[in-house]
Amino acid sequence: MRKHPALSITVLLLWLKTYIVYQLSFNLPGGNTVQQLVLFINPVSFLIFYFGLTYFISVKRRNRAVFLFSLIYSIILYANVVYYRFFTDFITVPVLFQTKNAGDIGNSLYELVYLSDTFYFADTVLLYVLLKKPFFRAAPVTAKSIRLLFMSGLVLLALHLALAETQRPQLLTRTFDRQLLVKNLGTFNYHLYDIVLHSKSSMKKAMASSVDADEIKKQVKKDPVNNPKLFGAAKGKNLIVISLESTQNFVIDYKVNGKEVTPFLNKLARSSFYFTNFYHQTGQGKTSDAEFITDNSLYPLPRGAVFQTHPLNEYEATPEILKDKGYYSAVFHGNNKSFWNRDVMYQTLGYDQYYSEEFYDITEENSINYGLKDIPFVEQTVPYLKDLPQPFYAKLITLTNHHPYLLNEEEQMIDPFPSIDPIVSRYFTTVRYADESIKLLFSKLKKAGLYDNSVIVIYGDHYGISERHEEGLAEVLGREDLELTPFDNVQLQRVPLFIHVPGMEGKKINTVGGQIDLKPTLLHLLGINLKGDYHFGSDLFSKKRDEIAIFRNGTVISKDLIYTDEACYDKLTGEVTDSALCEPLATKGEEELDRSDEIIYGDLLRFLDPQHEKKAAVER
Ligand code: GP9
Ligand code: MN
Repeated sequence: MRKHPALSITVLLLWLKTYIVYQLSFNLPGGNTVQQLVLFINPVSFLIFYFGLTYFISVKRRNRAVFLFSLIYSIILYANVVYYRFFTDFITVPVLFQTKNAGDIGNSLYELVYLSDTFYFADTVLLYVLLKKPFFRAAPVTAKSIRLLFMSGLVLLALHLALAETQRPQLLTRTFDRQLLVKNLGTFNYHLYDIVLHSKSSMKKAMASSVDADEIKKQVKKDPVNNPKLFGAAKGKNLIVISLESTQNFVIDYKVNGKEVTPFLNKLARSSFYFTNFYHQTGQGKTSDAEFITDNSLYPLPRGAVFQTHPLNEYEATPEILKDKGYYSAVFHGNNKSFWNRDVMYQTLGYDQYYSEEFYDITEENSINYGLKDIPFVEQTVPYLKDLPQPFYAKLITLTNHHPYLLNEEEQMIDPFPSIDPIVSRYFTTVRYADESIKLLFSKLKKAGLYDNSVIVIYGDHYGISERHEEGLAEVLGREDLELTPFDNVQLQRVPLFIHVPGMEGKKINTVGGQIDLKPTLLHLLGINLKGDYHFGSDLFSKKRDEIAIFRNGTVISKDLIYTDEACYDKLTGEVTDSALCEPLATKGEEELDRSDEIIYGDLLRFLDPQHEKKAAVER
């Protein structure tokens, strides 16, 4: 290393920077001493291999290559920092292919990138200057020293993997917990590993057969636990589902400066079925994941958005099932049609029509952030709804309450929440606006004569305020120490769910459930039997159901316990309890996620499609 100062200084600088980023930008708690050591040394092995490659470049060009390599490394690291700020997650290969959405995220990006971020490249500038100095001039290398370098990289990698293994056995099989992967492998080894996973999952479809489909069928098959009293309670009715952008359950009945944030939804909570322990289960696909889960009762994928990665699979989605019963189905959303690849995926799921941006009159005044504001969206949607053939299934996706929560002052109906965090402050004003749009929707549905013959469902799609806004969230929850526990963070993933069934009284329901349960619940209400279907959820109205919600990162919630971050919490006290109590939950979570993934990666539902089977028989 002494003979090659340019390489040494580069590796040192980047090592230091990566470690600082771990501490400041990623919330990667070190844990015990061994875990802290793993975190500290995990960037080195990759850096050695990576910069070792520059030894194969001629002496004349080597320093230029070293600089370029370092720049690429820094850009990737910084991209992860920005991504993490919004998603509290790391970039995966499929996310890189989501370029279709890039045009729309301008506003969010503006909020996520700071001028002070130039410090992330301070070392790059320093390196640029240093590499020009004679002291750092590149010198010829022998084959022996190259061997030595790679050997030392290997030894280091083995060492930190061994250490990681003592802390987190089966690390590589629990691949859905990226936080753990980065902590134990390091950001860049994690990226390499993710590339391997991506290629493996791409191959899964080719390898899958009907034997796998039968096997999964056996495993997933369970006796439906329904509430027989409600079977067909809404038979033949229209189904209107509203995906409420970024709405978390804590806004319900919450007040800012004495004013309700969701006055309409608060009333609705009393006149419809309101589920208080309903969790979102989305992954990197955000809104589209919520749509995927609710229409299919399958889990989203551990990496990327299913809408983007598997849009041509065979599914048994709600619109398709309803079509068999004579329903027409449509989606309404004031954004461009290809966002989240919706135009393609909606056809696959069996929607008859997608009313996207082009069906709306969108102007500078009536749009903000990602697209059409919710109130004009409702005004322009109801006339279309009125003309749909009945019975119909219509999905409306709201948009205004989206990060970074922008709204003109004259449209703000309540004060911003008094918080040090501007995102948290503004969030309440856009939630209030969305609430007003839902109020308008209900009154317009009544006028259009649709209210009495439609089941109306409203669900929050995913969190709006990520864990990163810990202080702001703690202020909202009234925590004086301004700190949140992993337990709090799980409970914050509750989103509101309302189901309004014409002619039925409202009721608060506390069963633990998630978006995965919507499909069986709604189809049951409409009087449709799901026996032969692959689905992971169960009827939320059933009293005998297994009360459970499984998150994409392996967190599991039951009636009494929460398993998260490898710890077990007692829901009554919020305190850590005996981890053995959570073991069955953890196992169940892993099994369900794995099965769901197998179905999607292997495109296994194609083997169940009667059309497909007929076709296959003819071919035979
Ligand atoms: C975009 C909207 C927002 O059309 O659904 O998507 P999100 O960023 O919340 O996934
Ligand atoms: Mn969303």
